[in-house]
Amino acid sequence: MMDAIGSDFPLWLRAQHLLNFILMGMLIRSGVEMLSSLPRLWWRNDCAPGTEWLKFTKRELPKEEGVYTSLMDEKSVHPALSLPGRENIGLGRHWHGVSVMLWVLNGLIYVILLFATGLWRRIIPTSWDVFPEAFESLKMYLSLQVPDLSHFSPYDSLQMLGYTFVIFILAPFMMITGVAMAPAIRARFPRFVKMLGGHQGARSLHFIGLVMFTGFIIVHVALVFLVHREHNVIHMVFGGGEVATARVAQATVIIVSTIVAVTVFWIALSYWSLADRARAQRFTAGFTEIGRKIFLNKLRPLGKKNAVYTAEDISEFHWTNGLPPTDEESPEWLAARERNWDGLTITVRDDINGVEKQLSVEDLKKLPKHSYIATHTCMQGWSATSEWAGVRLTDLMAILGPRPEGARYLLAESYGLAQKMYDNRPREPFYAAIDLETMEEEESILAYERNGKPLDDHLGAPARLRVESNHGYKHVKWVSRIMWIHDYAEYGDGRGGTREDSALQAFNGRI
Ligand SMILES: Nc1nc2c(c(=O)[nH]1)N[C@H]1C(S)=C(S)[C@@H](COP(=O)(O)O)O[C@H]1N2
Ligand SMILES: [Mo]
Repeated sequence: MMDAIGSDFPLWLRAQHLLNFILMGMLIRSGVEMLSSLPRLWWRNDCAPGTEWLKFTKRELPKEEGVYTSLMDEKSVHPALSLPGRENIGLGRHWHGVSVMLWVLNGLIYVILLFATGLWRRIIPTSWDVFPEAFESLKMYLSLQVPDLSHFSPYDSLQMLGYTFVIFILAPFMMITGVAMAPAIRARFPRFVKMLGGHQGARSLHFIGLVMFTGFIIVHVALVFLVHREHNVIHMVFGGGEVATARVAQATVIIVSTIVAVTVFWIALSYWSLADRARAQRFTAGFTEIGRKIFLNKLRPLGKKNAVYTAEDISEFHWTNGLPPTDEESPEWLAARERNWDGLTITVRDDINGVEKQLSVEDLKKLPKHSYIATHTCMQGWSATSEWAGVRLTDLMAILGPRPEGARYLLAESYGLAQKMYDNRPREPFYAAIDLETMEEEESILAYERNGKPLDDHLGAPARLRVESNHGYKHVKWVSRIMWIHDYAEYGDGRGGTREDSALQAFNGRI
């Protein structure tokens, strides 16, 4: 039966194999970058200090809330090991997005061709005999023997099981646990995310998948060279044909130089990114925005219909990113805190026509109140679930009347300053802009309560933005001003927010 399909490797298969190798390397390397930005893993969705099941850092976490930010937990990885390295999670996330889009595309074409050509029968077992046969080969390998070439047509039972698992189980598992970490997916499919153990469950499972993939690659590459090497290298490079010494030598040289070239390419991507981070952000985020447009932007959050997260899910601990304004950042905010926010103003403005109104915290509380339970995810990797209450952004902006002509975004600014600016300029107020669809979502609010109590200082008192379909970097704390704008290019460094400017995050915070 196998002879009818043959044991040659057609050109498309060899090309896709190479492409897959390049992309897997990019995925793993950018994955390491993301992990290094918060080198801890949890099964608990509140990421309470000391409850990690695995950590790659010696730092001890303070048990107290609001003294240690996730930015302080970042570890710098050498650009040879991660993409791009040196605490660049923004670019790491974009590269992960670029490579995953190409990897999924490559995978889909591969699976389609596999079925179209009938070659699937070489990989997917069609008889239960595969299990005892695979067990026999395994016993042989363990006793350091090698099954005869006649067992491979072109794969033996152990390979069939291994490849079927990697292609049809592990790869989809990585896609599922990967997208489950996106706030936009959680807002639209909360049940699905909860089933995976929430954001932290998905993150930990995704990591375990990474370990399995890496283990597979190591064993797979080792076996290519240890078991019938001459036969393998000829098939990998030429697709098949005679196993002659000269051809084996040629194939080996081609493989080794390809591996060297790909490794150089991987590392070159890191240095290319680090050489001009803004350029790398434009290129990569421009590319991934195509994917966001197709898969994420149209997903509207469930809003009120989302009763999936309940009081039972509320976190004991809430991580923080960004510490409250200091005296040097905002004496105004500090003084008002002493007076229980008396005299503090929140400005609601139309920056296109220069019209504004000032609200006190008391005025804010008189507007319609909206509350819900949702999970916060920082793109660095931690999460926390809380009940938030405040004023929907649509209700808040309505106090200025109808949306002014030309308004395309809403921009919120903080009493606190950015930790650092892109080019080390003097620090400016932390800010973030969101588009109209996002601001109109039910769970886009200016929050003044968490779990039924006024906000804690470190969580943004007296009022902070909540945009549940987006990552934490859009949720401006200690809001001073919120305004209609025409184009975010005219504010800050022009990338739509402080984390976009300084950490090269994408304007679109939905994944
Ligand atoms: N003013 C201000 N707002 C901010 C930040 C900041 O540094 N300053 N950090 C953002 C990021 S990256 C995250 S993840 C959340 C963290 O919110 P939390 O500290 O309330 O948990 O706040 C966001 N809002
Ligand atoms: Mo964040």
